[in-house]
Amino acid sequence: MLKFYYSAAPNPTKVALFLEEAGMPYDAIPVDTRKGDQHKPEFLAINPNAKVPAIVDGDAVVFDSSAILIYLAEKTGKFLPAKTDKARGELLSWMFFVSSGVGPYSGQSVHFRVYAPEKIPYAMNRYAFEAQRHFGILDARLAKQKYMLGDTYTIVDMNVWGWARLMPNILGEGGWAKFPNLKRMVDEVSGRDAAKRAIAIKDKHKHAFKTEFDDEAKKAMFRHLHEKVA
Ligand SMILES: N[C@@H](CCC(=O)N[C@@H](CS)C(=O)NCC(=O)O)C(=O)O
Repeated sequence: MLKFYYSAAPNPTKVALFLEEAGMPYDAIPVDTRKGDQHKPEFLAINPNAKVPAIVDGDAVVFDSSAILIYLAEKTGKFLPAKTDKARGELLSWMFFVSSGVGPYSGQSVHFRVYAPEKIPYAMNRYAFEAQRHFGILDARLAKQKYMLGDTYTIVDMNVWGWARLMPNILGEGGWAKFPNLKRMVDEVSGRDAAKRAIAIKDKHKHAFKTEFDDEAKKAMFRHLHEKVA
């Protein structure tokens, strides 16, 4: 059975959505990143980058959420656009746009606004600005069409949903104000039964992830606090 290494964070939740949408059987294996599970040798053998999500499917090991979504979609033939060069070009462009832009800028926006020990206005503005700019590009596209690739719900929408559903955490209360079209798509996906199941995996399996962001969590997730490199 496919093994899904996960936590309740945004990147694993996109993959959970695909698995639930596709009705694929899987074994959900919790990786409690606030306790440091991501640095254990057995997990590093699966993902040397020490982050979730990752999957093991027979002898295939895949990490990074966009890579996993593409792998699973190609394997099952589900949630992909038409088989044309034009559609594949769009699929890859928007998948990489999410993984290299939306995800990292959203993550850093949350980091500097919520978690950074010093509140640095330059960094807070830089990352909020870039996150907002990326969401604006998605919103403009969704003003013209129902889903990111047209009329069909695909892995690009799942990829976007994983981050955009957390808009208030990323850009603060009122963060949705500028993105009505993106909100329409995200609300629609959130209303799907598969999305509700994806968010509820930890409850279904009674996986109790650590909630406190204490010294142990900081040591596991913010290793730069203990190692000065610049
Ligand atoms: N590019 C990776 C990023 C994965 C990532 O940042 N995962 C976060 C959760 S959303 C994580 O594992 N954080 C734990 C840590 O940084 O120690 C992907 O898209 O999967």
